Amino acid sequence: MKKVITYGTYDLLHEGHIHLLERAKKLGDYLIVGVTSDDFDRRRGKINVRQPLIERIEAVKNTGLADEIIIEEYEGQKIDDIRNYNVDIFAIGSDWTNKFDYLNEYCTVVYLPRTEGISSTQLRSKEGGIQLGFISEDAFVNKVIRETAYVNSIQVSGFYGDPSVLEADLKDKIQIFEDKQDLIDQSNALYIYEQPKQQVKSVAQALESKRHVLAEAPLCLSVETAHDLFNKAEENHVQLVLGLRTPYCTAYNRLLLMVKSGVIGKPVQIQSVCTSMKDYESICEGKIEHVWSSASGWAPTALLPILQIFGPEYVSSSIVVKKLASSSSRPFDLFTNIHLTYPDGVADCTVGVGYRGDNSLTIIGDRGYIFVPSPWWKTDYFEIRYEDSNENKRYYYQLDGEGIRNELVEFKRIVNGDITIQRVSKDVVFTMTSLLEKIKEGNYVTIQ
Ligand code: C2G
Repeated sequence: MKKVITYGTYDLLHEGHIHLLERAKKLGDYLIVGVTSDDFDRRRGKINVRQPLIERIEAVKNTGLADEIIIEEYEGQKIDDIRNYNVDIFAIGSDWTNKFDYLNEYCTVVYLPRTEGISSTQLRSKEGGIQLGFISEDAFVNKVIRETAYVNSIQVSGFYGDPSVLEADLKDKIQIFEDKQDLIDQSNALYIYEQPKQQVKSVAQALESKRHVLAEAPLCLSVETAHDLFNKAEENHVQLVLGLRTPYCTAYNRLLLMVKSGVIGKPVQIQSVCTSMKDYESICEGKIEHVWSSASGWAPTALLPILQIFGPEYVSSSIVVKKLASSSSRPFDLFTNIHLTYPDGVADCTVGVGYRGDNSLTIIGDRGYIFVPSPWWKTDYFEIRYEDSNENKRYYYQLDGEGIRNELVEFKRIVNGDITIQRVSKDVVFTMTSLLEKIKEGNYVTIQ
């Protein structure tokens, strides 16, 4: 019996896939089809896959062409499979020509002409399209705009704000709007990243125009305003999503799941450090109108693991701030430490734009601890360490684009109603905001 094997994601199964399977089947007597797992697809950069594995397997099964269906989960599995299943022929579409020549050592490799004019990417782009407008005065917006290229069915509808922050090539190809409402009208969703006061106005204006909003953290600096904005989203039947990268990093989410499943026992302390001195020169010169202070720039990220692991119900908080001495127009914290005491644990969130720390995240438990090295918030690697170092475990999950494309994929899914529970809960957002509000209102101890 001549065995043939082929592999694929088979997302939104179409005639190109079926035509491939039919020809692969004709090459032998028995066809094995390897369908890629969700995790493997994400790790190899395919983050737009629409259907979960179970649906993709079902679709391949329903073609009646596969004699056996297996799951492809890791790089190099093809060699294992060819050996374990005594495969004679490996067949795949011509878009992979030469990429699998190394398998000739184990079986005959056949590249079959790809069916032109159809692809899962095309099918994905046809549905759930997002016209995403950008409202910003921060250069970070360039990264987010570039990352839209990796997300199916997100088009950039235009930009409003400070055009000087746009990089030249983007400025040439993106429509720059003079009027914010015009941009909002031309979009069905907005990415907004401005200084908090201005951001609140823009977010409210977009929500009232019944547009979905991805608002960069901090959403705002008052809990009451945060409640108002989420209520406005609800009243207008649109989604308001907090913009952060970390929650969308696979490694960060696996870390949270492991902590919750007890791999380090009961967590008792979380130390989260986020510092950066990239703007320190401007800060020293007093040019801070477009610079984020420690708390507003970093606290939402630094607080995230604390609030997602310990929750929002802390017993007490103490905040220590070192402020910029110059007579700047607004209070500007160079360094802030937020210490939270919980019924069964403590947490330290340390942020600074005038100081440099190790930018790690440590979660201490009664069986072991988790260590995430710098920059922990672009999570792609973490270690679980125990008293007996032989038990230590290391985890790595590829992170492309700093997590921005993952964030955009998730935002698209929330907007399209594919996801109803946001990774960052409202409670976390409200608690984050309440701590920033304490700082805004001066509820802290100042150090010199
Ligand atoms: N295909 C095709 N014609 C198309 C689209 C896809 O012949 N218009 C073929 C591909 O070449 C592949 C199979 O159909 O052989 C499945 O395609 P995808 O689901 O896109 O899977 P892919 O990402 O190509 O996975 O490690 C190899 C991968 O698992 C192949």
